[in-house]
Amino acid sequence: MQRNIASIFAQFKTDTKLKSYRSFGSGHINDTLLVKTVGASDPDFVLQLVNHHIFKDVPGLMHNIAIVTDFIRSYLKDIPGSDLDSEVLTLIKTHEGKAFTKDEQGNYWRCYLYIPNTISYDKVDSEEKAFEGGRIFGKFQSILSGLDAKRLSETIPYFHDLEKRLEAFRKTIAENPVNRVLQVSDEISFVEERAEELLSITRKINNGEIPIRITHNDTKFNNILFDKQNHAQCIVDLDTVMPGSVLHDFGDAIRTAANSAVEDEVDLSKVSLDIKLFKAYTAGYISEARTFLVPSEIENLALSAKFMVFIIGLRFLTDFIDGDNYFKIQHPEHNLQRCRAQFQLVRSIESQFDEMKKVINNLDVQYSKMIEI
Ligand code: ADP
Ligand code: GN1
Ligand code: MG
Repeated sequence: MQRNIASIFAQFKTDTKLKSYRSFGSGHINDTLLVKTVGASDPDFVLQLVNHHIFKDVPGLMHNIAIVTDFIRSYLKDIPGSDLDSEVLTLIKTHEGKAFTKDEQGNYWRCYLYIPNTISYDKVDSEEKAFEGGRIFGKFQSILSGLDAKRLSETIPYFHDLEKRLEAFRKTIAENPVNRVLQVSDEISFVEERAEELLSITRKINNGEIPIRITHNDTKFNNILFDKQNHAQCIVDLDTVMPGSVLHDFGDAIRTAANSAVEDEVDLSKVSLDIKLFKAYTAGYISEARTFLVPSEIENLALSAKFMVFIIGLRFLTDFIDGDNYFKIQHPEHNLQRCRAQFQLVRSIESQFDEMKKVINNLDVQYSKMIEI
């Protein structure tokens, strides 16, 4: 394995050699390795095996990432004080000038420059970090609003489309491939009780009431790199950057930024929406996004949090019923455990929904005041 990874790494034009590597991060889809290099002053690298069972068009996906990172880099170039190598991912090309390489087993690999002195968080423990997270995702969308969405392909079609996710869910229940349906009857009822209300978001996006922009689509908090002063520095995990709705990014970020527990918490009494973290994330987000958000987006921000926690819980549940073919798991009930923690967070959002709406309205009021000035 060591030699294999070394030879894959050697396909990329890095001017150095692999000294050692270790697995890195806690993603559920790709395999991520941190590669340490031989020279004391040589940079380190992130080598990733892209899951081509899930990302069916890896060349298209890599083309998207190249367009997006080039665009952000050229934007930052004109901003005084920007540090290009640490504020945007740097793709390392192969010796043939390609953005990825394919190994003998048909696996796709890519390589990024490792951004040193950074850290990412699975769980958020302060309002300052939550604010920073909101600010950087708002800035990311704001920068990309200058890029023509037609230049990007859809890496996973219908990714956050609840109609399609419900279809897949009901089909999997009907097939019941590993006989798990009976075990999850409470969770199935939970889904059906809320499906209709939440479908309103997908319908408004599909009928054009809510605009399509370039969005990240996987705004888990650990996809933000923080520097040592806990300043949000760079957004990573760009596989799903494609045309979408800001509601998906906002809701998905709240799922982890304002969750008092981890995504797969077993003790459901620990899982709740922390309203202070919600407020901080939202304030950070609005501080950047107020320049482009339209009323139909602002009006649905609170509901988007419930929507995204629900849809990810639904995907964990579907995968559990299907026999765990999509998300990586650490034990047989892991997807069910994740689903239950997500559904508990949905319940907590429901119990604080009015408060969440108030937080958004108050920020929005400040926005209107600024416009009047
Ligand atoms: P996954 O698909 O496995 O979630 P990510 O691209 O999010 O993969 O990478 C996993 C983790 O590795 C991230 O959460 C982040 O902490 C870290 N990471 C990724 N890319 C870099 C980079 N270029 N420099 C520093 N850390 C990185
Ligand atoms: C997956 O790769 P990772 O772990 O960042 C998934 C997201 C889910 C997330 C749940 C391509 O993201 O959609 O929200 O797990 N990515 C894909 O933790 O399906
Ligand atoms: Mg990630």
